[in-house]
Amino acid sequence: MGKAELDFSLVEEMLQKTKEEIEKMNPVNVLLVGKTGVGKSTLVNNVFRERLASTGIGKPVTKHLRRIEKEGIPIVLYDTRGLELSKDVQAEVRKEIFLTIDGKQDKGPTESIHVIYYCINANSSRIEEAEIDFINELAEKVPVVIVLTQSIGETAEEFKGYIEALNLNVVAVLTILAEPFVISKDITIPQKGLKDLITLTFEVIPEEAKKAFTNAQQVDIERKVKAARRWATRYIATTFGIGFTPIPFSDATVLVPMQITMMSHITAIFGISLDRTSIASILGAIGGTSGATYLGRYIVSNLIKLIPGAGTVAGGIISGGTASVLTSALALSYIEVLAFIAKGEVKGEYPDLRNIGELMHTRLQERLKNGKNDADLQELLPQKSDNPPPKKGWLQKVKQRLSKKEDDKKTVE
Ligand SMILES: Nc1nc2c(ncn2[C@@H]2O[C@H](COP(=O)(O)OP(=O)(O)OP(=O)(O)O)[C@@H](O)[C@H]2O)c(=O)[nH]1
Ligand SMILES: [Mg+2]
Repeated sequence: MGKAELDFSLVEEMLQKTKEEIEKMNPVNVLLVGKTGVGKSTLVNNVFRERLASTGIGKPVTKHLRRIEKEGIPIVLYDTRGLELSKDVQAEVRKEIFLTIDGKQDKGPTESIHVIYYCINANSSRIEEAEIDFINELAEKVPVVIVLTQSIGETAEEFKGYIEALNLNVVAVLTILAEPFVISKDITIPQKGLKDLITLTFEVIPEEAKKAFTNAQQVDIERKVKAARRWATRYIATTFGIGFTPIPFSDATVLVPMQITMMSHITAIFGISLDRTSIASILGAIGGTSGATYLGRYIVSNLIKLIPGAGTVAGGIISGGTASVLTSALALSYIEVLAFIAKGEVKGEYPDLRNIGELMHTRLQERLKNGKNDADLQELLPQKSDNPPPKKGWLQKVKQRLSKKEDDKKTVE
């Protein structure tokens, strides 16, 4: 038993596959424009995961433009500096911005800037003619959202009205308070406007960048949940739908690699950074962190039994229906756990590992017991019959892979 607990091969596999999935994504490219101190970094830190502006790595692109990235988050930020300096420098900055935008546009939709957040402090009272022209010129090339930062109270709304009356060519003018504003020990003004920014951005960016944006943002967890569920539905339908070769209980371990692949995809689509211990807690809550064989046996001997009728009716055979109930329950419970962790992370809290495991365990058991009466699960199960059957010999292939893994392990021991 002691040895079994130390086997982290599935954890490593999940980390590796998740990483590969994220690397395959086209990142979303966001340009931040605004004078120093308006709140560009504060905005980014609250809109995107892991306080991206503070923890990302910045590299100069031009004299006044920096590119900020962080491994594991599919976004490229372009941050401007120098717009508050002399007129000459401002002209230089603007030129650099246009050159950068044009240069990237030439390289196609995945390289181009997808959206510009043009930040103006909401407590300013007016914008200059030159700035108005600049915004309009930008808006001809890329969708621009004017973000009125540090928006508190009526003055911000009045300023918004003033800018809207200028009829700029922009997507919208939004009043935003990216981080709660503490007035006194008892009085804090809450965040505002971030969800609107997410909704709008999602609408204006190209299809190619939407997946990455859903991953990178941390404001709309529900959007992450929905995207992950949509993907899982398709995966389960194509894997266990019509054409799925029923497998004997003794072969149930072949389900494990598919489920690990599925969970890795879900993690990438959802967008969350899980460490080894969290993944281990989650896998442990399913039935052990001890390699595919052990997990597969656990799933068959304990989890399948929970599905009403699964073991008895089919007489030792796992049908596509049983496999999809099992896998759907796994997907849904896993997504719930990710949402739980993500919601805590936004507030700067990381849930206790025991709570993560406990949630995974109870939700999985509940969903399996409810089986087809679980409304969410019902939604995920394959309904259509137009799925292409799996390629011939898939069962054989997965089995080979599994036995190779076991061999590798033996040689290590
Ligand atoms: N409470 C609160 N303070 C904010 C907000 N936005 C900006 N601030 C304040 O303004 C300061 C400057 O904000 P930054 O986000 O660093 O501004 P910036 O545009 O990135 O500035 P540069 O990097 O110098 O160009 C912060 O340290 C905060 O004190 C906000 O939404 N809420
Ligand atoms: Mg900054």
